[in-house]
Amino acid sequence: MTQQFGVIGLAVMGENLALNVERNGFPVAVYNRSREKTDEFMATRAKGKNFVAAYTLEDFVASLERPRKILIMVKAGAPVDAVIDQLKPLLDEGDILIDGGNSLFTDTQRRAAALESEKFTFIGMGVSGGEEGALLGPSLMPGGTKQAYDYLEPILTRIAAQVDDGPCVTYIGPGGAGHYVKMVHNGIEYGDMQLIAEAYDLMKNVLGLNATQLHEVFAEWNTTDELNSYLIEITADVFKVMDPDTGIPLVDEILDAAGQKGTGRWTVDNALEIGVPIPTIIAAVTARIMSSYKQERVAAAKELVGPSTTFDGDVKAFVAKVRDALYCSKMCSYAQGMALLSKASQVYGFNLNLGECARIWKGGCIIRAGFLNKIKHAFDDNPSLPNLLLAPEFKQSILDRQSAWREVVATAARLGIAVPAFSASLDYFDSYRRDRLPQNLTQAQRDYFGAHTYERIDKPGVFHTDWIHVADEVPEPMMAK
Ligand code: NBP
Repeated sequence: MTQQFGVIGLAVMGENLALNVERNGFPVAVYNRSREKTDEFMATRAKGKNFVAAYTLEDFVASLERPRKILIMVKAGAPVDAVIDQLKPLLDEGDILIDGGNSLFTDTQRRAAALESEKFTFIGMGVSGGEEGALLGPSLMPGGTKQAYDYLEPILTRIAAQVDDGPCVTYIGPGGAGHYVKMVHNGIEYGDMQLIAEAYDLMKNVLGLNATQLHEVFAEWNTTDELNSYLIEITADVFKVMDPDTGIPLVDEILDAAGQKGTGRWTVDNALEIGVPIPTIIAAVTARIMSSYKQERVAAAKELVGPSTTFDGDVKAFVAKVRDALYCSKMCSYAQGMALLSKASQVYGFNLNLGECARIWKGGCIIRAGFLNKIKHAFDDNPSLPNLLLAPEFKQSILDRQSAWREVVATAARLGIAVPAFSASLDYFDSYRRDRLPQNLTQAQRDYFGAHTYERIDKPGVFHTDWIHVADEVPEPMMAK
């Protein structure tokens, strides 16, 4: 019993997290279902380091000091249950299982309840940052048994990304809270990526910027307080890479059909289930699905001819407006994500600290950005802030930029370039800021055909109108006037 930490699953994430834990001073035991991966790892990256390899789960468990701390880093879904079932007979009371994969939070809720009832402790931990983050410092979102987190904290705070106000890890909340926050992080990531893609589309296909110019624009945006972020940084890099075979920018050779692994859709499913509007994230998920209809789109492009995309304005000024539109849209997207976390916190009893959620996304993860500092402060200043757009610093930023944002969306519509996430964000803003929406008519229709009743703005109570008969009694000519 010499090793302080165990890792099951030596694919990309498990291997790199294991190296991160060992580098930070904790001896690690590793196990992988297929032996070859373990052998390869031990012979290469683990060589000369404080690792012990096990080829059976019995040996793996026996090599760990108690309470055992075991990170399961296998494919999400049934493999996680399979590993837990194999481990359970070998564990002792109080041992800690950590699922660090991208598990659906309801699976984590189920596993946490089952394991806690059997005297084990369980942590469902969202991990963001991909391969590099896992090795050098990811953003970690652990939820589950608080006592288990306390045991893990010395390790997690060492292996996480470090930013000016601490390590990018905090106890998120009970049950599936950690995986829920990771899911929403990924939904926001979808939104960010789609917004950047739309800015690129406008600048390339409307303004005619070439790859060098696109690189310069994104590199410059990355120096601004508003947009400085990992995703803008890597976007600038992408435009520098040429295809060695054709000599043209590699990005131009890439098929325009985006993949997805499910966390964006899970965010959308859950937002609809608990009743939180997240139109920007929905637009981002939908845009990836639409992109996958490549063949149909190629055929439709010949039939459904739109307007000319010729732009005859000031290119430099429009680039600045696209930047403002991107920033405003991004604010709306984060406002939606944070509102979703806030509602989920009530619905599932997660007791989330929204300022802390924003803080641990400042480093290590894919959505890391200077902007998250402002979000952290907005929720620290007012933990019950109903919407990020109402925080003083965000409110003024969006009001100052809204005319540029509207011009960009209007120009895109006029020229026939789809900007679904820019538009969805603007619609979110315009819906949220209006004190009267047209759903009074929706309520009238629902009451008309389904007797669903309605409330009135001038007096309390629940009302129903016999619309058919009342409407029939009103003479048509009078209505026509
Ligand atoms: P994968 O998701 O590709 O899973 C491969 C690992 O799962 C291998 O170690 C494999 O063992 C093991 N495994 C499978 Br498949 N079925 C198993 C079973 N029934 N019993 C035991 N082990 C089983 O690995 P990954 O890309 O490292 O991701 C791990 C988790 O982290 C996933 O949930 C993923 O969504 C999440 N994640 C990934 C990233 C990323 O950037 N890749 C980022 C953040 C989170 P084998 O070698 O024997 O087949």
